[in-house]
Amino acid sequence: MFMIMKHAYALLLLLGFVHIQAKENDPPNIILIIADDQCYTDFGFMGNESVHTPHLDQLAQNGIVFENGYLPSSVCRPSLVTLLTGQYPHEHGVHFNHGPPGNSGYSRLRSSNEYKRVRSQEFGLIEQAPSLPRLLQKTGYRSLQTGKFWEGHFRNAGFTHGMTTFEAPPESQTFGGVRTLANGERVAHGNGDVGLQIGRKSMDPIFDFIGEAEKADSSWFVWYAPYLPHQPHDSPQRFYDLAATRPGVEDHELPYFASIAEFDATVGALMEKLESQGLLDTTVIIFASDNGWSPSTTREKKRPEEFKKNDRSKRAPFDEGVRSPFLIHWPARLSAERHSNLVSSVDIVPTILNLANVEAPAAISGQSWLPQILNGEEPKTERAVFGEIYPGDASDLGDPRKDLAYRFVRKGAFKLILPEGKTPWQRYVLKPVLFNVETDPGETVDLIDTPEGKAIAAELKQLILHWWRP
Ligand SMILES: [Ca+2]
Repeated sequence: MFMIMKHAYALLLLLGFVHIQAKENDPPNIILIIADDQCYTDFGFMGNESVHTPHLDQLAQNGIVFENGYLPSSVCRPSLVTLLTGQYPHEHGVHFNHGPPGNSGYSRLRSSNEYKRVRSQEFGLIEQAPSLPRLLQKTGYRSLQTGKFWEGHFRNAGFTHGMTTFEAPPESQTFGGVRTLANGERVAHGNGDVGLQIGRKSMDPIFDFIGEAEKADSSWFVWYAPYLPHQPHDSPQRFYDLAATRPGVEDHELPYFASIAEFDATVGALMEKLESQGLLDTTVIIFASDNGWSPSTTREKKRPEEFKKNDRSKRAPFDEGVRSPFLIHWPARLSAERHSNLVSSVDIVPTILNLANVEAPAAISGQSWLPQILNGEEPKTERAVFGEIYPGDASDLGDPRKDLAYRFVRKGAFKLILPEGKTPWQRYVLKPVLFNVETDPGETVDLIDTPEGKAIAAELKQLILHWWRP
């Protein structure tokens, strides 16, 4: 089906009905905005009136909205590498947040030199992967990395410019990005380091990069993955005030909703800049969350003004962890539409490559959305989307099978979650479970033992095994 659509699209291009070029012979500029730890429900345009997201809502209003987007992971690093490669975690190999010897093992390493040597072994994975910045560079794109990025120096993924260099951030950076070793040495935490200042402190690195690229008449790509609305939920008071004006906000939601308001304001600043520079017609903006996050009513011990995550969100195989709406904003070429078909974040890299007129390597699993959004037709075949859940620490590099905890698939209304082993990690579910997530979005009623459920689960299990049999 996809090949047919791709050919139809190529024909349209040939016949001159579709013009991807933004200006003469130039592919468009692209900004990938990635929210860090934001649940799919927590956007005005997704129907939540308690959050303050006017700028994201405006992108949705004037752009393409995929309401039923899925992420292959419910935690940062594997999900972000999928957004860099168009591959599932078991394909790109970065299935963990922390390689061996694990998060606390890193901190026990004896010196910064040893830490760098051990951590650098992980970076070979992105160096070998089909990374988006490297592929875009083939057609002359400049690319900028800002914010969340776990793969060491920005050049490891092929970015031409960037903020993250795998060095300890300055001591004035109070919100993270640093790790202190047993000998007292400060090193890069590894999740973005000084790059985490983007959005929280300033947007200037992005604005400066765009200014220089425009001056050089180069197409450009920006990775904007601010450490927002991620904890610490320490937004300036004005964002608490803004968030508190919304109807129905509960106490335990306020710190997180303030961080969402802060994140949304940075999107507003970005849009204002593009508009004032006359760049909106030549720039495609794409939005996704890296994983979900929802607040519980339990306060954090160290920061009692904040609340712990709800255990059904981040790290879990449930929709609160693995869903995100996706947006594509390019009013000059794409008319506003909402789509309800299932799509995956593995599709974002091939979609960007399609926009840039770069051929996607065969190793990329996702499917470009351009045939659908340019032709304005819903896909005729019903698609399944997949995901894989692991503990944060890897026991081995390059072998995700050893650590696999859950796989899931959704097709149509139904979602099957398959745990691994007798006592699956975190015990989210202890046996295969089947939910109708359209009628039961909270995934509370297991249908697997009903007569209808048995047959659906058998079909979905076959889809999982066909997708990946470890
Ligand atoms: Ca995250």
